[in-house]
Amino acid sequence: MAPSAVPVNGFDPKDNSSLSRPTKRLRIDDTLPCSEPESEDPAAIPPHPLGVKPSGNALTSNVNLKARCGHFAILPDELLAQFLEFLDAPALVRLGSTCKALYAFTRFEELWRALFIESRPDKFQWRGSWRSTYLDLPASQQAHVDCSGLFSDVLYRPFQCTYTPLKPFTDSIPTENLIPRLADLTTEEFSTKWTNKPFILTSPVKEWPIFGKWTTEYLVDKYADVPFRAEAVDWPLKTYVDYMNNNKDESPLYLFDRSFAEKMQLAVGKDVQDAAYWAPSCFGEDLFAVLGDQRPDSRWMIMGPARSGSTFHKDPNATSAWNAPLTGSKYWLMFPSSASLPPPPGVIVSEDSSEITAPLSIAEYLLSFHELARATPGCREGICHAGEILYVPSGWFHLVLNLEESIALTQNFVPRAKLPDVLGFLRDQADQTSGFKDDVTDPFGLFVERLGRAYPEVLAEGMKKLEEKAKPKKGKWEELVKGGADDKAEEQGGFAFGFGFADDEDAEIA
Ligand SMILES: O=C(O)CCC(=O)C(=O)O
Ligand SMILES: [Fe+2]
Repeated sequence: MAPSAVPVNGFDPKDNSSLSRPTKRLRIDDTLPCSEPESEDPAAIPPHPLGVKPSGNALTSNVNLKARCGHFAILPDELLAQFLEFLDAPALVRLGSTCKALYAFTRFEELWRALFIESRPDKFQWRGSWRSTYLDLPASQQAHVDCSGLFSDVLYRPFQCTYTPLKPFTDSIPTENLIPRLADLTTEEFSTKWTNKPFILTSPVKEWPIFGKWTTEYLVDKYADVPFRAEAVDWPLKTYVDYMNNNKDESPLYLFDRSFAEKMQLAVGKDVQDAAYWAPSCFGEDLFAVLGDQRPDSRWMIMGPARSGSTFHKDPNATSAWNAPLTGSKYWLMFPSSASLPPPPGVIVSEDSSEITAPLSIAEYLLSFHELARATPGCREGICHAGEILYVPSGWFHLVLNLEESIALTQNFVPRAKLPDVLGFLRDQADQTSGFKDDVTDPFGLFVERLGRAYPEVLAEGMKKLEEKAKPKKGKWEELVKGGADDKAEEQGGFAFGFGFADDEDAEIA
């Protein structure tokens, strides 16, 4: 990985132990290459609203506003920015009125985002930026100060990331990386051939009653005042949509609500009267259903503007998932994981796998690591459009970018073929389980007891497979000569040193 990525926890919105992203997210290292992808038109990035330019421009300029901010001038930009995190709003406003350089530094949106979120106001109006919203400044009262002559990567880089076109990263996907696209699968096909690799189904969601009906306008009309969770805040839907339509955040606040069905009084399930949607039948039974209302969180409504999305993570409790955009489309970048595989480029996993660290934003990741990621064996990429549904196998790393404003539903589940993974996770990584209610103190024990009662043979088979997985692996040589490499390829979705795999044959690669 590039040495300059700032490691912070990756954002897994489904993991309630990391419900909020780090709120103060100033870069402290500006050595990241500021190159733009070749296909990109540099003119697409507008001038910085305060006239700030990247640090390198100071070399050819005979003015430097930073030199004129008294004792603060000796602080490197990174340190100055970190110092400002300790100030409250009145102190930021006062300090910002002393000179142009400090004005620009104290305007930094991440500072105001953190202050606003901490302040948790009951009522407010979104005013286009975190600072204006915190200070309740109407557009007519927002100052426009020209700070040209200030050269700072710390201030410029997030702005660059906000305006760098991201679509070019999602074009021209190499054929070998393409996530297979199929109309639909039978339960048999899914369980025998497709549980270990991502795929997109183009038919089932088009049958849902809410497909074609749910649009942002429709939902705002119906649920304007209903609060939905967006990372660390609960905002009425109309406020979130105001934000979504008018913000300049590098990583826009992402609506990810696990109680949407209750809040919107939706009926869910194929044979349920007036159901809004259901899980496609190919996925078969969901073994976590045996946990009843003690199952961990399992469904979410997701909404966000173009450029919002999820940074690299794996889904909780080794569950598998499906994700279905109802409007907009999503770019997916995915990697299999196993004890013997490195994590995706630019992602660091702690020794016990409990922490995943990755660059701060999707834009930052794509700018710094996309080329390498795309060339890494095992990489899978695809675009899931409105009305389609993507399958995320248990344990796969994924990064997701909304290419347009999008509303989606996602559900996590345990298909039978993935039972050993889930049993193993609950048993061996008990400290990393998430989404269970507080009264569930032993998720493994509870799951084994309930599954044993409902489907004893399924549990016995799952435990047997789990034990088999733990047996010492064949040596490398044996693997190569006796075909072990192929077993592994199947395990990891067709990726391995090998000669191509027949079970992708019926995939329609678009
Ligand atoms: O739609 C997204 O941002 C992706 C959400 C996700 O990670 C998932 O469904 O597992
Ligand atoms: Fe996920």
